[in-house]
Amino acid sequence: MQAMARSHPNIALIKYWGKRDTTKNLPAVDSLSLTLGGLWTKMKIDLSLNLDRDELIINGVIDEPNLLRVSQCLDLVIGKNRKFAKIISECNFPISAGLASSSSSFSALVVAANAAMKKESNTQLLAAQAGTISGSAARSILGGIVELNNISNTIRIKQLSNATRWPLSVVIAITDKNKKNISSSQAMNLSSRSSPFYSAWIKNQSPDMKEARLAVKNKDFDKLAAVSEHNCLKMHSVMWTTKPSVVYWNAATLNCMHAIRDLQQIGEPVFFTMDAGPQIKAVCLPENETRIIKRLTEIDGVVSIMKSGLGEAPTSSADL
Ligand code: 2P0
Repeated sequence: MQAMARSHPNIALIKYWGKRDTTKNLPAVDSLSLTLGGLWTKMKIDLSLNLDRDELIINGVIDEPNLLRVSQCLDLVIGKNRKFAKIISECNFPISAGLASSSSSFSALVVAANAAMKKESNTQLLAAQAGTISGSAARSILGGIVELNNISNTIRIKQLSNATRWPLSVVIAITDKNKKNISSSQAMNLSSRSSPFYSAWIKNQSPDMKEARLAVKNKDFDKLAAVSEHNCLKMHSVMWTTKPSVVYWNAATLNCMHAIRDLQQIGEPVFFTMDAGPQIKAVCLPENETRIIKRLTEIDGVVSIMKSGLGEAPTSSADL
């Protein structure tokens, strides 16, 4: 009746933006991501307490805003006729700030809930459960470099490269630790209804996936850099042209982008990607990490830096 799981967030290089089914939370496009080993969420679940409602504590503070989604996730994994749970979550990075905390949180939660109930589960079932609550969480069920594909009524995840085959580094420049103004879920639904670029975004995803997949297969950093930056800016173009517009960047985000472009000019293997938030993620090779950190630290508006290599799939332990 008790279990703990630890899971890593992931960042997409080929992004998910938009849903083809909002009820089942099925993404409109395939995506490809890096699981970040240096960042984690630990999730403890206790179903043995005879509570009269679910209780959620995040980083030591009782949380109400996220409780509904957490309860829905437990209903999905365990069933609606379940005992109420106490859920204690701990995260070593800012949450709801464009650092994919929902991917590590909901992947950890489904793994912990299955472990607590001693349910038979497999990778695809865990991904389907996590993805129903948070599209990006499905990708955190695997480590390394992960692809998410849309199959008619569900999703499938696949590991393209394990955490050690091509050890990439990610330097994260945090430019604002506050929570974002609009959730990605709300924003992508607005985009699908109002951005004139949305249909082009959907239509052009498959060539980007193909290019990125090939780049991973060949460990071709330059090709992965080019297609990832292109896909990221395409997603942000859809966001910017949404009505009302969704602009997650701030001045430091843009300054970091320019700094990364300058580093590329002098031959540094590095590229940027940004998600539903103002933080910049610079993907590089481990041997270049120190130089990238030094450069991004100098940018006005960068409040802190985190770094990560690629990480593994979630782990869990039952009967604490
Ligand atoms: C991604 N994002 O591929 C994209 C890029 C943000 C920008 O997946 O609505 O919070 O809960 O399924 O899981 C946002 O992820 O979205 C997201 P929902 P979620 O990583």
